[in-house]
This record gives sequence, C-alpha cells and structure tokens, in this order.
Amino acid sequence: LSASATLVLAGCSGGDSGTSTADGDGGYEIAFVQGVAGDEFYISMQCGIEAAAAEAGATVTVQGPEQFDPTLQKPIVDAVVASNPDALLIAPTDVTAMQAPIQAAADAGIQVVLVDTTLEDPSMAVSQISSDNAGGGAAAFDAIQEAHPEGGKVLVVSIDPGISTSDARGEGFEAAVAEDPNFESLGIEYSHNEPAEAARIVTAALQANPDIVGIFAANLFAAEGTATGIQQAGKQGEVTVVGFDAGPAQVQALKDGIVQALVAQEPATIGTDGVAQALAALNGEPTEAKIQTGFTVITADNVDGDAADAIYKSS
Ligand code: T6T
Repeated sequence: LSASATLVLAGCSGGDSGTSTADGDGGYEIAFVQGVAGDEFYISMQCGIEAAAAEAGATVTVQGPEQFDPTLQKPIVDAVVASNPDALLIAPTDVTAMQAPIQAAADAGIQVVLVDTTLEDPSMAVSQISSDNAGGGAAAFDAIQEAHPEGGKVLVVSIDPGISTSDARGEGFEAAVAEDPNFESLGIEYSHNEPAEAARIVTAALQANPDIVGIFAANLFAAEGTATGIQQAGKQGEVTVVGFDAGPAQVQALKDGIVQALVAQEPATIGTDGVAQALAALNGEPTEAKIQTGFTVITADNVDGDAADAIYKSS
C-alpha cells in the first residue's frame, strides 16, 4: 500500500477527501491521481476504478490536489512515484507542466494510463482514455443553435488554458460556431475552476452584451457558476445554457430551467477502461494506445428517462 493512503473505503463511496483506499485482496497496486479532489466527475471515475480493481484483486489508492493546479498535483505524483505502485492512472492538470513528473513515473517502471486529460507528449503512457471532447463542444453548440436558429452572440466559460479536455471542448464549440454565420463568438473566458469566478464572468458578460443567446460552460464548476450568474441576472430561460458534465447540482439546474442541456461524459467507464489497460500492460498483454468513450446530451426531454444513468455520483 502507498504510505500516503490513510482512509479505507468500502466499495464505491468516493468522498471528497484527498486520499482514499479501496481494499483489494492482494495483487497489483494501482494509484489513481485525480485532476482535483471532491469533483463528482472524478468521484464517479473512482467508482469505476475501484469496481474494476476489486474484481481483479488489485488495490487502489486515490488522491487529488485541492485545486485543479499542476503545482499542487506534481508533489502528489512525486510521492506516488516514491511509493512505487504497479500502475498510475492520472488526469494531468496541464499538458506541459505535468509532462516531467509523469515521465518520471514511467521511467521508474510504473505503468502509466492517462485518464480524462492528456499531455502534449503522451508517448510514455500505455493508454489514453477520454471522451470525444471536441465532439462534445460541437454538440453543446448544436443545442444552442437549435434553441436560437436565428443566431446571436455566444460565450464559452472554460477552466484554464493548457487543460487538454476543456481546450478541446472550447475548440470544438468555436469551430461549430464559425460554420454558422448567424452566430458571433464572444470568445473563451477562464474561471480557474472557481464557480464564483464563473459567476462573475457571466454577470459581466451579460452586462456588456445583454443580447447573448447562449453560454457553454465547459465543466462542472464553470456550469455551477454560470447557473448562478444567469439567475442573478434574471436571464433563466432567455439565455440557453449548456454545461459539460452532469453532477447532481447541474441536473437540478436543468430541471429548474436554468440550464437547458448537459453533455454528460462516462467517467466510470473511463475508470474501468483505465484499470483494464493498466492490468493488460502489467500482464504483458496488448494495450490500446487511445480509447474514446461516449457522451450523452441530457435535456428536459430525457433527464428522467434513459439519460438518468449518465448522472454522476456525488458520494
Ligand atoms: O469535465 C471534467 C473533466 O473531464 C475535466 O477534465 C475537468 O473538469 C471535470 O472534472 C468536471 O469538473
């Protein structure tokens, strides 16, 4: 077991602690390093990882930085490398800043699987597993376009530049906007994964451009703050809001009519696929360099039906 593992959890209880451990009955040791602790997306991924590891008799340690920040994630990775697990599943918080620490893990003989986010040079990893983030961004624009066929101004609220997932979402959204001359992009603003900053961005944008017709919030925390900003401006239902991810609060905002669509990823599947790839590498079996997982667009029409399965776990 990793020396840094302090909390033993039974089954899939996730939680927002920085460190947790799922019991295995021997076998391989897998370290999972989240992009940030307490994020329902990574908690759902943890559930998938723990379930797949338990089936294989492997042990899992889970840690995440308190913020989505490479300066906080790097020391966690360094400590994981020192604890010498068999495999590292990690969502890098920056495409360049996390390159060297993750390379050091691979150089130490640890099998690296990149889950969710990736790196500029992912060649040290046995596999990269993520959603079709560019496609999800384009799908977000489709939802806005459907609600406003006449066109208008649109804005993206993202996290920080240098995060592979949200950068791809923004690019996919912007490319789709550029194909419809009736729409005008107000660009991408960065909320640093802080809901309060996302709310401030949305408030200021709606003051400067009261005719905005759509906002794409590129992850859970951007969507949380965007919903607050929309409500404070009294613009719910008028501005079409599409969030990436489907945590319980985002689903509630959808049901309340503050948000009109959610692009729900499959974090548990990313996790189970990640474990399968790590175990394959450890057992000398073939691995898949790149795996793309799906997404579901949740709207008021399907939120209570089959799309309910896509809603993330919060604990
Ligand atoms: O959207 C997910 C994840 O895919 C992204 O890389 C970071 O933000 C989330 O964890 C949601 O908060």
